[in-house]
Amino acid sequence: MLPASDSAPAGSVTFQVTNTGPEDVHEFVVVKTDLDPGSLPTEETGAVSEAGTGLEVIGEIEDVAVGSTQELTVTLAPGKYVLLCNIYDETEKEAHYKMGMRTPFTING
Ligand SMILES: [Cu+2]
Repeated sequence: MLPASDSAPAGSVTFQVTNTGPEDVHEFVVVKTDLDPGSLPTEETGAVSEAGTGLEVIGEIEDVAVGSTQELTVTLAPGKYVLLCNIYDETEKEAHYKMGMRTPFTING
């Protein structure tokens, strides 16, 4: 999951999220945090603890189906963010966050 840009000016920001597949449903979560993108607090499953210490979930799109595009518009203050997928696949026992579906994002003041 790589955004077209890794930063944006403060204010209203619209993310257009496309699941290019090939097969898994994904989600898109905007987290405000000063933590390293790979060091967010997690549950036993490896999924990010969205109520965890040191992060704040600003907005999310749940369940983006393969081939579909959804938009999320949020108002973002200057600071450091992480964009991530927080799906835990019960069948495959895989937390998408742990698989690397995360990327830093910066809002400039
Ligand atoms: Cu995912």
